[in-house]
Order: sequence, then structure tokens, then C-alpha cells
Amino acid sequence: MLKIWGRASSSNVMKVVWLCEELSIPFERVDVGGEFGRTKEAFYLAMNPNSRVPTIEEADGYTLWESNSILRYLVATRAPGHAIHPTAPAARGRVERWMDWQLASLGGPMTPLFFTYVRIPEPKRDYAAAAKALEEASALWSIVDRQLGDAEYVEGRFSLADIVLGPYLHRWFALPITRPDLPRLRAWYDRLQAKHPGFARHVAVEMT
Ligand SMILES: N[C@@H](CCC(=O)N[C@@H](CS)C(=O)NCC(=O)O)C(=O)O
Repeated sequence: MLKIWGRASSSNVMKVVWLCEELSIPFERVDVGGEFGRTKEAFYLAMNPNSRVPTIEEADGYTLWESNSILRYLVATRAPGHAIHPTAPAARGRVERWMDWQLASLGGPMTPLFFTYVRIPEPKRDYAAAAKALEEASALWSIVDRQLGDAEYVEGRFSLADIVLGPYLHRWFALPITRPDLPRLRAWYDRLQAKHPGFARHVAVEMT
């Protein structure tokens, strides 16, 4: 069975677990990283030299790290041709741009915002940096709000684009911050919770 190494509270682990639920892929998840440690032990470094989560391990010993690469690999091996990762180059490009954008752009401000309000103890928080991150994140989420238009999902139908943005989307609405009014973004968040049990169960959960 597929083994997912990584604590449930990690946004990048959440993406992989959610995809497994969407595609009915059986998996076993093992708590490592954060308070569970073990990612600097030799056995883990042999699978993932970054000491980060997630890492996946197949029954035959094959391992892979980098969450968005894991998502592509799982669709290719478990559901090749599935619309969640379109095969036509034009449609695939549009989905994959959001996967790169999540890593290259959105993660920048969303990481300090999350850490400020959830992981860093109050006396050590840098609220000026958080305010700057909020401004940047607001501009980025406004792009997604415009992209959504009248569509149900980021690229029209449900895809890996929704899965990679989903964990940050939940944090955006769950953090104690003042957000700009982005009604299409909110409707998408509500839709993911209502129609995607994997999102409700593994992603839209208490932040720790
Ligand atoms: N780009 C990597 C980022 C991996 C990453 O930074 N994971 C975080 C959790 S979201 C981590 O491992 N933090 C340290 C830890 O949990 O010990 C990916 O998408 O997989």
C-alpha cells in the first residue's frame, strides 16, 4: 500500500491525502515532521534529503518528495488520463501554472501569515511583517477571485489546481485577519467544503 510520510497538520501533506481521497487511493499515513521529528534520521534522509514532509513510499520501495510532483505522479500511476490532471497540453498548462504559482508566489506571503498567528508564540510575533504579508496575499487572492468568475473551480472543472491552493485557502479564511471582500473566492471555499469530503475532512480542519 502507498505510504505517506508526514504529519497531518502540514499543508503539503494535506494536498496528497486529499488527492488520495478524491481518487480512492488506499494509503497509510505515518506521522513524521514537526513535533513528531524523525525527518533527520538516516532512514528518512535516504528517502528525502530535504528533511521535509511529505514523502511517499511505494510497496516496491520507490520514493518521491515534493508535494506537487507527488500529485502528478499519483494521477499518472493511479488514474492516467483523469480530468483532475488534464492530458491536453493547453488544459494541462493552465492547471499546472497554478501548481507553480502556489509554490512560487502564494506560499511567499501565506507562510509568514500562518506562522505569525498559529505557530509563533505571541511575544515573538512580527506583526509588521504579517501586515505586509497580508497585503501581498490579498493581491494574490484577488487574482484567484477574478479567475474564478462564474466558474465552480479555478480552471472550470475540479483539478489539481484546486487541490494545491486548497490548504492555503482554508488558512486564508480561518486566520484572524481582515480580508478584502472576495465573494467568488468565498463561494469556492464553501463549495470545496460542501462537495469534497476529502477537503472537509483533511484540509478545512483546526490549524495547528
Ligand atoms: N515544496 C515542498 C515543501 C515541503 C515543506 O516545506 N514541508 C513542511 C511542512 S508543510 C515541512 O516539512 N516542515 C518541517 C517539518 O514538518 O518538520 C513540498 O511541496 O513538498
